[in-house]
Amino acid sequence: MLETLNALESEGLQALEALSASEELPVWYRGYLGRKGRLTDVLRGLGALSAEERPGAGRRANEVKEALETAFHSRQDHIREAELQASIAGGAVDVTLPGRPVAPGHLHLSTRTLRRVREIFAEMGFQVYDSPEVETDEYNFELLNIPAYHPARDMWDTFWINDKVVLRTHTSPGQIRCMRENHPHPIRVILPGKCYRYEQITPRSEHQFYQVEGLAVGHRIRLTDLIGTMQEFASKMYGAGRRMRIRGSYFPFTEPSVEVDMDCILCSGKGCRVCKHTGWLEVAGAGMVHPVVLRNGGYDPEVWSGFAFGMGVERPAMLMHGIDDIRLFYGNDLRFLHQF
Ligand code: 2U9
Repeated sequence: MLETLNALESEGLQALEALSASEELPVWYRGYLGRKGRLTDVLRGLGALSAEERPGAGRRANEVKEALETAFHSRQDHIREAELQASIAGGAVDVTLPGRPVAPGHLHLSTRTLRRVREIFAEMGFQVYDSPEVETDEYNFELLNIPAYHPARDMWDTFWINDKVVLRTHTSPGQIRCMRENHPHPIRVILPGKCYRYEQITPRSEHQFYQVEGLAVGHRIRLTDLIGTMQEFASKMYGAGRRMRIRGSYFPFTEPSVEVDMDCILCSGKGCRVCKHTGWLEVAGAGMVHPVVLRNGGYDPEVWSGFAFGMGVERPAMLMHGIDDIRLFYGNDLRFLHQF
Protein backbone atom coordinates (compact mmCIF):
# COMPACT_ATOMS: atom_id res chain seq x y z
CA MET A 1 0.00 0.00 0.00
CA LEU A 2 2.80 2.41 0.93
CA GLU A 3 4.59 1.75 -2.40
CA THR A 4 1.37 2.40 -4.29
CA LEU A 5 0.96 5.72 -2.46
CA ASN A 6 4.58 6.75 -3.07
CA ALA A 7 4.27 5.90 -6.77
CA LEU A 8 0.98 7.78 -6.98
CA GLU A 9 2.56 10.85 -5.40
CA SER A 10 5.58 11.01 -7.71
CA GLU A 11 3.54 10.23 -10.83
CA GLY A 12 0.98 12.85 -9.89
CA LEU A 13 3.62 15.51 -9.29
CA GLN A 14 5.35 14.70 -12.56
CA ALA A 15 2.11 14.82 -14.50
CA LEU A 16 1.32 18.17 -12.89
CA GLU A 17 4.67 19.63 -13.92
CA ALA A 18 3.98 18.51 -17.49
CA LEU A 19 0.76 20.56 -17.68
CA SER A 20 1.01 23.79 -19.60
CA ALA A 21 -2.57 25.04 -20.17
CA SER A 22 -5.34 25.86 -17.74
CA GLU A 23 -7.84 23.62 -19.58
CA GLU A 24 -5.68 20.64 -18.55
CA LEU A 25 -5.91 21.43 -14.84
CA PRO A 26 -9.41 20.03 -14.15
CA VAL A 27 -8.57 16.86 -16.09
CA TRP A 28 -5.55 16.26 -13.84
CA TYR A 29 -7.60 17.11 -10.72
CA ARG A 30 -10.37 14.66 -11.59
CA GLY A 31 -7.82 11.95 -12.45
CA TYR A 32 -5.94 12.15 -9.16
CA LEU A 33 -8.06 13.88 -6.51
CA GLY A 34 -11.63 13.72 -7.87
CA ARG A 35 -14.40 11.48 -6.58
CA LYS A 36 -13.40 8.77 -9.04
CA GLY A 37 -9.69 9.69 -9.02
CA ARG A 38 -6.74 7.45 -8.30
CA LEU A 39 -6.13 8.61 -4.74
CA THR A 40 -9.78 8.08 -3.83
CA ASP A 41 -9.47 4.55 -5.20
CA VAL A 42 -6.49 3.89 -2.95
CA LEU A 43 -8.30 5.36 0.06
CA ARG A 44 -11.20 2.99 -0.55
CA GLY A 45 -8.73 0.10 -0.31
CA LEU A 46 -7.68 1.12 3.24
CA GLY A 47 -10.62 -0.78 4.75
CA ALA A 48 -9.23 -4.07 3.46
CA LEU A 49 -5.87 -3.63 5.28
CA SER A 50 -4.97 -5.35 8.53
CA ALA A 51 -5.36 -3.39 11.79
CA GLU A 52 -1.54 -2.99 12.02
CA GLU A 53 -1.11 -1.67 8.50
CA ARG A 54 -4.10 0.66 8.41
CA PRO A 55 -2.92 3.61 10.59
CA GLY A 56 0.42 4.01 8.80
CA ALA A 57 -1.21 3.72 5.38
CA GLY A 58 -3.94 6.18 6.37
CA ARG A 59 -1.40 8.75 7.57
CA ARG A 60 0.62 8.42 4.38
CA ALA A 61 -2.51 8.67 2.24
CA ASN A 62 -3.36 11.98 3.90
CA GLU A 63 0.19 13.28 3.37
CA VAL A 64 -0.01 12.39 -0.32
CA LYS A 65 -3.41 14.04 -0.62
CA GLU A 66 -2.14 17.23 0.96
CA ALA A 67 1.03 17.25 -1.15
CA LEU A 68 -0.96 16.82 -4.35
CA GLU A 69 -3.51 19.50 -3.36
CA THR A 70 -0.77 22.03 -2.53
CA ALA A 71 1.16 21.28 -5.71
CA PHE A 72 -2.03 21.56 -7.75
CA HIS A 73 -2.88 25.05 -6.43
CA SER A 74 0.62 26.34 -6.91
CA ARG A 75 0.74 24.91 -10.47
CA GLN A 76 -2.68 26.41 -11.19
CA ASP A 77 -1.51 29.88 -10.05
CA HIS A 78 1.64 29.53 -12.10
CA ILE A 79 -0.19 28.52 -15.30
CA ARG A 80 -2.83 31.23 -14.92
CA GLU A 81 -0.25 33.93 -14.34
CA ALA A 82 1.77 32.76 -17.37
CA GLU A 83 -1.36 32.78 -19.53
CA LEU A 84 -2.29 36.27 -18.34
CA GLN A 85 1.17 37.59 -19.10
CA ALA A 86 1.11 35.93 -22.52
CA SER A 87 -2.26 37.42 -23.37
CA ILE A 88 -1.15 40.89 -22.24
CA ALA A 89 2.04 40.56 -24.27
CA GLY A 90 -0.03 39.47 -27.28
CA GLY A 91 -2.26 42.50 -26.93
CA ALA A 92 -5.35 40.36 -26.20
CA VAL A 93 -6.22 42.40 -23.10
CA ASP A 94 -7.04 46.00 -23.86
CA VAL A 95 -5.94 47.69 -20.68
CA THR A 96 -7.18 51.02 -22.02
CA LEU A 97 -10.79 49.74 -22.00
CA PRO A 98 -12.80 51.88 -19.55
CA GLY A 99 -13.88 50.04 -16.40
CA ARG A 100 -17.47 49.05 -15.76
CA PRO A 101 -19.29 52.16 -14.60
CA VAL A 102 -20.17 52.24 -10.91
CA ALA A 103 -23.81 53.32 -10.71
CA PRO A 104 -23.85 56.46 -8.56
CA GLY A 105 -26.67 56.49 -6.02
CA HIS A 106 -29.14 59.33 -5.87
CA LEU A 107 -31.30 60.98 -3.28
CA HIS A 108 -34.49 59.27 -2.19
CA LEU A 109 -37.71 60.99 -3.23
CA SER A 110 -38.55 61.74 0.42
CA THR A 111 -35.14 63.39 0.92
CA ARG A 112 -35.58 65.48 -2.23
CA THR A 113 -39.04 66.61 -1.20
CA LEU A 114 -37.81 67.39 2.29
CA ARG A 115 -34.91 69.42 0.90
CA ARG A 116 -37.28 71.47 -1.25
CA VAL A 117 -39.47 72.18 1.80
CA ARG A 118 -36.40 73.22 3.81
CA GLU A 119 -35.26 75.50 1.00
CA ILE A 120 -38.60 77.28 0.81
CA PHE A 121 -38.78 77.89 4.55
CA ALA A 122 -35.11 78.91 4.66
CA GLU A 123 -35.99 81.70 2.21
CA MET A 124 -38.58 82.89 4.74
CA GLY A 125 -35.99 82.90 7.53
CA PHE A 126 -36.80 79.56 9.19
CA GLN A 127 -33.90 77.61 10.68
CA VAL A 128 -33.88 73.81 10.93
CA TYR A 129 -34.12 72.22 14.37
CA ASP A 130 -33.29 68.52 14.79
CA SER A 131 -34.46 66.48 17.76
CA PRO A 132 -34.46 62.81 18.87
CA GLU A 133 -36.65 60.14 17.28
CA VAL A 134 -36.87 58.26 20.58
CA GLU A 135 -38.69 60.52 22.99
CA THR A 136 -40.15 60.55 26.46
CA ASP A 137 -43.85 60.48 27.16
CA GLU A 138 -43.33 63.88 28.79
CA TYR A 139 -42.08 65.57 25.62
CA ASN A 140 -44.15 63.62 23.10
CA PHE A 141 -47.43 64.12 25.00
CA GLU A 142 -47.49 65.71 28.47
CA LEU A 143 -45.82 69.04 27.66
CA LEU A 144 -47.90 69.30 24.48
CA ASN A 145 -51.06 69.51 26.56
CA ILE A 146 -51.92 65.83 26.03
CA PRO A 147 -52.06 64.34 29.56
CA ALA A 148 -52.22 60.60 30.23
CA TYR A 149 -55.75 59.21 29.78
CA HIS A 150 -56.84 62.31 27.86
CA PRO A 151 -58.97 61.15 24.91
CA ALA A 152 -56.76 63.23 22.57
CA ARG A 153 -54.10 60.52 23.00
CA ASP A 154 -56.20 58.36 20.73
CA MET A 155 -55.14 60.62 17.85
CA TRP A 156 -51.67 59.02 17.96
CA ASP A 157 -51.30 55.25 17.82
CA THR A 158 -47.98 54.92 19.55
CA PHE A 159 -45.00 52.56 19.62
CA TRP A 160 -44.09 52.39 23.30
CA ILE A 161 -40.50 51.40 24.17
CA ASN A 162 -41.48 51.20 27.85
CA ASP A 163 -44.12 53.05 29.88
CA LYS A 164 -42.18 56.33 29.73
CA VAL A 165 -40.40 56.17 26.35
CA VAL A 166 -41.92 56.24 22.85
CA LEU A 167 -40.92 56.47 19.19
CA ARG A 168 -42.01 60.03 18.50
CA THR A 169 -45.41 60.17 16.84
CA HIS A 170 -44.74 63.69 15.52
CA THR A 171 -41.81 66.13 15.55
CA SER A 172 -43.74 68.32 18.04
CA PRO A 173 -41.63 67.29 21.08
CA GLY A 174 -38.74 69.03 19.29
CA GLN A 175 -40.75 72.25 19.40
CA ILE A 176 -40.79 72.13 23.21
CA ARG A 177 -37.06 71.38 23.23
CA CYS A 178 -36.48 74.28 20.87
CA MET A 179 -38.54 76.69 22.98
CA ARG A 180 -36.83 75.62 26.20
CA GLU A 181 -33.43 76.16 24.56
CA ASN A 182 -34.27 79.56 23.11
CA HIS A 183 -36.56 81.40 25.53
CA PRO A 184 -36.88 84.33 25.96
CA HIS A 185 -35.93 84.97 22.33
CA PRO A 186 -38.13 84.85 19.23
CA ILE A 187 -38.14 81.59 17.27
CA ARG A 188 -38.63 80.73 13.62
CA VAL A 189 -37.83 77.08 12.95
CA ILE A 190 -38.94 74.06 11.00
CA LEU A 191 -38.58 70.53 12.32
CA PRO A 192 -38.23 67.94 9.58
CA GLY A 193 -37.89 64.31 10.57
CA LYS A 194 -39.03 60.72 10.72
CA CYS A 195 -42.03 59.88 12.89
CA TYR A 196 -43.63 56.57 13.83
CA ARG A 197 -47.19 55.39 14.36
CA TYR A 198 -48.49 51.99 15.34
CA GLU A 199 -50.69 51.82 12.27
CA GLN A 200 -52.11 49.20 10.01
CA ILE A 201 -49.96 49.49 6.86
CA THR A 202 -52.10 50.31 3.83
CA PRO A 203 -51.51 52.10 0.50
CA ARG A 204 -52.25 55.36 2.36
CA SER A 205 -50.56 54.88 5.73
CA GLU A 206 -47.18 53.55 6.83
CA HIS A 207 -45.87 53.09 10.35
CA GLN A 208 -42.95 55.39 9.52
CA PHE A 209 -43.23 58.65 7.64
CA TYR A 210 -41.62 62.05 7.36
CA GLN A 211 -43.13 65.17 8.79
CA VAL A 212 -42.23 68.83 8.76
CA GLU A 213 -43.49 70.99 11.55
CA GLY A 214 -42.94 74.70 11.85
CA LEU A 215 -42.94 77.11 14.76
CA ALA A 216 -42.80 80.87 15.02
CA VAL A 217 -42.81 82.51 18.45
CA GLY A 218 -42.59 86.25 18.91
CA HIS A 219 -44.51 89.37 19.89
CA ARG A 220 -47.88 90.01 18.24
CA ILE A 221 -47.71 86.94 15.99
CA ARG A 222 -51.19 86.38 14.58
CA LEU A 223 -53.22 83.83 12.64
CA THR A 224 -52.80 85.95 9.51
CA ASP A 225 -49.01 85.47 9.78
CA LEU A 226 -49.65 81.74 9.69
CA ILE A 227 -51.92 82.05 6.66
CA GLY A 228 -49.41 84.24 4.81
CA THR A 229 -46.61 81.76 5.56
CA MET A 230 -48.71 78.86 4.32
CA GLN A 231 -49.72 80.81 1.20
CA GLU A 232 -46.08 81.56 0.38
CA PHE A 233 -45.07 77.95 1.00
CA ALA A 234 -47.86 76.52 -1.18
CA SER A 235 -47.09 78.91 -4.06
CA LYS A 236 -43.39 78.01 -4.04
CA MET A 237 -43.97 74.30 -3.60
CA TYR A 238 -46.93 73.75 -5.88
CA GLY A 239 -46.97 76.73 -8.26
CA ALA A 240 -47.66 80.46 -8.08
CA GLY A 241 -51.07 81.85 -7.22
CA ARG A 242 -52.47 78.93 -5.25
CA ARG A 243 -55.77 79.66 -3.58
CA MET A 244 -55.93 78.81 0.12
CA ARG A 245 -58.69 78.23 2.62
CA ILE A 246 -58.70 77.43 6.30
CA ARG A 247 -61.19 75.37 8.24
CA GLY A 248 -61.58 75.13 12.00
CA SER A 249 -60.09 72.00 13.57
CA TYR A 250 -58.80 70.62 16.86
CA PHE A 251 -55.28 69.86 18.11
CA PRO A 252 -54.44 69.82 21.82
CA PHE A 253 -51.32 71.98 21.30
CA THR A 254 -52.90 74.79 19.29
CA GLU A 255 -55.83 77.14 19.98
CA PRO A 256 -57.46 77.99 17.70
CA SER A 257 -56.58 75.06 15.43
CA VAL A 258 -57.12 74.99 11.69
CA GLU A 259 -56.67 72.83 8.61
CA VAL A 260 -55.04 74.63 5.70
CA ASP A 261 -56.19 73.60 2.22
CA MET A 262 -55.21 74.73 -1.27
CA ASP A 263 -57.00 74.38 -4.59
CA CYS A 264 -56.34 70.95 -6.12
CA ILE A 265 -53.16 71.00 -8.19
CA LEU A 266 -54.52 68.39 -10.58
CA CYS A 267 -57.87 69.95 -11.49
CA SER A 268 -57.26 73.56 -10.34
CA GLY A 269 -60.24 73.35 -8.03
CA LYS A 270 -62.77 72.00 -10.53
CA GLY A 271 -63.07 68.66 -8.71
CA CYS A 272 -61.48 65.31 -9.56
CA ARG A 273 -60.88 61.85 -8.14
CA VAL A 274 -57.72 62.95 -6.28
CA CYS A 275 -59.44 65.80 -4.38
CA LYS A 276 -62.53 63.60 -3.95
CA HIS A 277 -64.46 66.11 -6.07
CA THR A 278 -64.12 68.86 -3.46
CA GLY A 279 -61.60 70.95 -5.45
CA TRP A 280 -59.41 71.22 -2.32
CA LEU A 281 -56.34 69.41 -1.02
CA GLU A 282 -55.09 69.48 2.56
CA VAL A 283 -51.69 71.19 2.94
CA ALA A 284 -51.19 71.26 6.69
CA GLY A 285 -52.72 71.19 10.14
CA ALA A 286 -51.90 74.35 12.08
CA GLY A 287 -52.91 76.86 14.69
CA MET A 288 -51.82 79.37 17.30
CA VAL A 289 -49.62 77.78 19.96
CA HIS A 290 -51.76 76.92 23.00
CA PRO A 291 -50.99 79.13 26.06
CA VAL A 292 -50.29 76.03 28.18
CA VAL A 293 -47.76 74.84 25.59
CA LEU A 294 -46.12 78.28 25.38
CA ARG A 295 -45.74 78.26 29.14
CA ASN A 296 -44.29 74.72 29.08
CA GLY A 297 -41.70 76.02 26.63
CA GLY A 298 -40.77 78.90 28.96
CA TYR A 299 -42.71 81.72 27.26
CA ASP A 300 -45.26 83.89 29.08
CA PRO A 301 -48.46 83.68 26.95
CA GLU A 302 -49.44 87.18 28.09
CA VAL A 303 -46.35 88.55 26.33
CA TRP A 304 -45.58 86.01 23.61
CA SER A 305 -47.65 84.37 20.92
CA GLY A 306 -46.83 81.94 18.15
CA PHE A 307 -48.13 79.83 15.32
CA ALA A 308 -47.30 76.22 14.51
CA PHE A 309 -48.07 73.91 11.61
CA GLY A 310 -47.45 70.31 10.67
CA MET A 311 -47.48 68.52 7.35
CA GLY A 312 -46.62 65.14 5.94
CA VAL A 313 -43.88 64.81 3.31
CA GLU A 314 -44.82 61.63 1.44
CA ARG A 315 -48.35 62.78 0.60
CA PRO A 316 -47.31 65.90 -1.35
CA ALA A 317 -44.61 63.84 -3.10
CA MET A 318 -47.29 61.29 -4.03
CA LEU A 319 -49.55 64.02 -5.33
CA MET A 320 -46.88 65.67 -7.43
CA HIS A 321 -45.65 62.41 -8.97
CA GLY A 322 -48.93 60.52 -9.22
CA ILE A 323 -47.81 57.79 -6.75
CA ASP A 324 -50.76 55.84 -5.38
CA ASP A 325 -49.10 53.68 -2.70
CA ILE A 326 -47.07 55.07 0.23
CA ARG A 327 -45.50 51.64 0.84
CA LEU A 328 -43.36 52.14 -2.27
CA PHE A 329 -41.33 54.77 -0.35
CA TYR A 330 -40.03 52.15 2.07
CA GLY A 331 -40.15 48.98 -0.07
CA ASN A 332 -36.58 49.50 -1.34
CA ASP A 333 -37.54 48.49 -4.87
CA LEU A 334 -35.01 50.13 -7.18
CA ARG A 335 -37.44 49.99 -10.12
CA PHE A 336 -39.54 52.51 -8.19
CA LEU A 337 -36.71 54.55 -6.65
CA HIS A 338 -34.80 55.03 -9.93
CA GLN A 339 -37.75 56.89 -11.41
CA PHE A 340 -37.12 59.96 -9.27
C1 2U9 B 1 -45.93 72.75 19.73
C2 2U9 B 1 -46.90 73.64 19.39
C3 2U9 B 1 -47.70 73.43 18.28
C4 2U9 B 1 -47.89 71.37 15.36
C5 2U9 B 1 -49.07 71.06 14.57
C6 2U9 B 1 -50.43 69.94 13.22
C7 2U9 B 1 -51.22 70.98 13.57
C8 2U9 B 1 -50.86 68.85 12.31
C9 2U9 B 1 -50.28 66.87 11.13
C10 2U9 B 1 -50.34 67.18 9.71
C11 2U9 B 1 -50.17 65.95 8.91
C12 2U9 B 1 -49.22 65.86 11.27
O1 2U9 B 1 -47.94 64.77 9.32
S1 2U9 B 1 -49.23 64.89 9.86
O2 2U9 B 1 -49.93 63.69 10.13
N1 2U9 B 1 -49.96 67.95 11.98
O3 2U9 B 1 -51.98 68.80 11.89
N2 2U9 B 1 -49.22 69.98 13.79
S2 2U9 B 1 -50.41 71.99 14.61
O4 2U9 B 1 -48.27 72.18 16.42
C13 2U9 B 1 -47.49 72.33 17.51
C14 2U9 B 1 -46.53 71.43 17.83
C15 2U9 B 1 -45.73 71.64 18.94
C16 2U9 B 1 -45.07 72.97 20.92
